[in-house]
Amino acid sequence: MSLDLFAEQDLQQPARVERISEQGFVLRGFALPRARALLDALDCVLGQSPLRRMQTPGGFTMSARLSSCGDLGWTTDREGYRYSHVDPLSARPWPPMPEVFLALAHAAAATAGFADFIPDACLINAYAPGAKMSLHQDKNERSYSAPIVSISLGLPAIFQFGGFERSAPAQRISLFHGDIMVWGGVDRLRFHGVMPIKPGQHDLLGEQRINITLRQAG
Ligand code: MD6
Ligand code: FE
Repeated sequence: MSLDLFAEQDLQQPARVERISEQGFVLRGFALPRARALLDALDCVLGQSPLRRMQTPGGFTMSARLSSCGDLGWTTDREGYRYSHVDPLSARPWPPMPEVFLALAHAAAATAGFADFIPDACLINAYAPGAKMSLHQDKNERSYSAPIVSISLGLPAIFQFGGFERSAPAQRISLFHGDIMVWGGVDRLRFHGVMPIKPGQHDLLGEQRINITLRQAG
């Protein structure tokens, strides 16, 4: 897989970088120059591995619908959370990671101080108004040495960025279409979540928020 570094040149914009913790950042509008390409690639991925509702081991149905692409995809069912090479819905490998996802994630991570980020897993979350994500830690990845890069598209969200215990107070961060969050290092295992999405209409995505998170999982 070759990263198109030339295509990253116009991503070396002076991004509006907000530091939210020692190694946590919001890059405002960083994905906007690639929004069209991202959405086209997303359509292609979701045509092969559609969004679906998933069950948690505790027996709840998640309110966001999920899919994945890349070598490894994340799933949850009554048996537990895991990464797998195969989409259980199609019994085929997950769709390949689009080049534009890789290039954008690589550039965003570098901007936040994480060099050489090459994700092998990409989780896609789709939220209709009212859908949310409860506070959780991302810890199914084999190593926590790489950051997580998270792209927000469509309707805005209030993101909860917490501490290292569920009960710790959480910052509330508004995330808008085109914003990218990057966090890793000492902040990699912070609890985080998404408050219920407020009703609204987005010009490109209609009544939904899409979140794309890129990870080094294997
Ligand atoms: C979301 N994001 O924004 C859910 N996890 O819809 C996450 O759970 C997440 O944005 C790890 C790192 C960044 C994230
Ligand atoms: Fe997460």
